[in-house]
Order: sequence, then structure tokens, then C-alpha cells
Amino acid sequence: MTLVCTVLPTYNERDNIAALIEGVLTNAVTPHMVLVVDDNSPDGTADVVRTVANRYNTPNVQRVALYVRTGQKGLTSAIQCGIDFALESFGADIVTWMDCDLSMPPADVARLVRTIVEEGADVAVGSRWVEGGDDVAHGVMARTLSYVINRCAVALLGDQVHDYTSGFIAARAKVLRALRLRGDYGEYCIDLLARAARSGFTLVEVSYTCVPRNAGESKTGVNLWDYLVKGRKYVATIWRLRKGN
Ligand SMILES: Nc1nc2c(ncn2[C@@H]2O[C@H](COP(=O)(O)OP(=O)(O)OP(=O)(O)O)[C@@H](O)[C@H]2O)c(=O)[nH]1
Ligand SMILES: [Mg+2]
Repeated sequence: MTLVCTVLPTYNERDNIAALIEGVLTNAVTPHMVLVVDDNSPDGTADVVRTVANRYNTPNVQRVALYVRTGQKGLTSAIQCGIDFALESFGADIVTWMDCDLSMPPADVARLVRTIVEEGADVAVGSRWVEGGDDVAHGVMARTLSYVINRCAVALLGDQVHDYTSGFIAARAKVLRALRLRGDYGEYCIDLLARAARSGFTLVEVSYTCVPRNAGESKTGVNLWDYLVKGRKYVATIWRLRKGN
């Protein structure tokens, strides 16, 4: 049977993580576990995960795993750390990952998994920018910036994906053995999807609606300056990939 591992990178997601784990596991369509990679959040996220793990895990089956990093911080490295554990320690056939603020509906993880298992995709990409998808989480400024950056990415890198900055991904183990994540924050996603397409893997988009963060604070920031700093990195990544690097 196909084992799916959902990697959940957390920093201060105490009030979101229990519902997220439950939402993912309740909707699972195949053997499914979650691995939370927490960067020693001061709000006690790890304690919440331990409590949830006690409910789900049995002596024979681990469905909720937790890895607390103390010496390292950052979204991309946390996801890569989770991918490495999922492949090497748990033997996952498919790894998925997502934000942990409940902006990506946990029930939609099963739709990504089905796209791989039933449709034969190598990578399933949760997409806001295809028919049926939307972003109702962000204001006009952030949405417009995201849309424009993604249109640039489509024009310069190809239209196999329309939401290069998705961050809501499921991928077969073979893809993640071939390609490691590069970058600090959201730009890793542009980089991974462009290289996956270039490497001949099949990418299929699954529409989803990004909804507002449930609780806690955004780590990205909310003002124009924060968005421009993020946008500059995304554009630089698109340009580097366009030049073939
Ligand atoms: N492990 C870990 N997770 C992180 C770190 N920074 C952010 N995250 C997680 O990355 C995910 C995305 O963070 P958000 O704060 O929602 O930021 P965002 O989605 O880019 O921005 P918004 O659009 O404002 O929600 C969440 O699950 C965070 O907890 C980090 O340094 N380490
Ligand atoms: Mg978010």
C-alpha cells in the first residue's frame, strides 16, 4: 500500500496544528501519517503535537511524528528536513506539505494524493490560479503581486503550472530523491516546480481556495515592504531559472 507522509513545518502554530493534523488524517485515502517539523516554537506548538500524537499513535503504528529543531530555523530547510525523514526513516511513497495556518484546507490533501495515485501524476500542485481556485485570504495588493509574479513565471518558465508559488504540494518519492529544495522561503517552490517539469516529471494542478489564516500571526508580514522584498526574491529566482541555472 502507498504510504503518504504529510510534512507540516511550524513556527508558532499552537492554535492551528491540532485541527490541521486531524483534518489531514481524517480525510486520508491511503495509509497516511504526518510529521511536524517545529523550530522550537516558543508558543508550545510541540506540546500540542505531543498531545495529539498520544491520541493517534499505537505501539504498532505511528501516525503523528514530531521533530523539534533547535539549532536551525527556516521554512525551506524545515520542509527538506521533513522530506528526508519521510523518505529515509518512514519509507514514504508520496510526500505532501503545506502551510500550517489552515489557509490550505486539510481535506484537499486527499485530492492532491488522488491525483498522483489515480491519475498517475508525479507532482500534484495545489493551485489558486486555475479554474475553480481562488485566494480569498489576501488583500488586493498581495493577490495582485502573486498573480503578476505567477503570470511572469508562466511566460518565462512554461505553463505546466499556473501557481508556481503554491507551497501546497504532493510529490512521489522519486521526484524528491532527484531534486532537493533550494532557497529560503517561498521561492523554493518556483525552483522545485520548474526543475521538476524540466526533468520530465508530470505535474498536474488541483484547484483550491486559499482562505485566511485561522489563528496566530503571519511570518511573512503584511505590509508593502515585506511583499516587495518577497517579490524581488521570486523574480530573481524566475530569472535565474530562465537563464538555465
Ligand atoms: N519550521 C518552520 N516553519 C516556518 C518558519 N517560518 C514559517 N514557517 C511556517 O511556514 C508556513 C507559512 O507561514 P505563514 O506565516 O503562513 O506565511 P505565509 O503563508 O508565507 O504568509 P501569509 O500569506 O501571510 O499567510 C506556516 O506553517 C509557518 O508556521 C520557520 O522558520 N520554521
Ligand atoms: Mg500562510
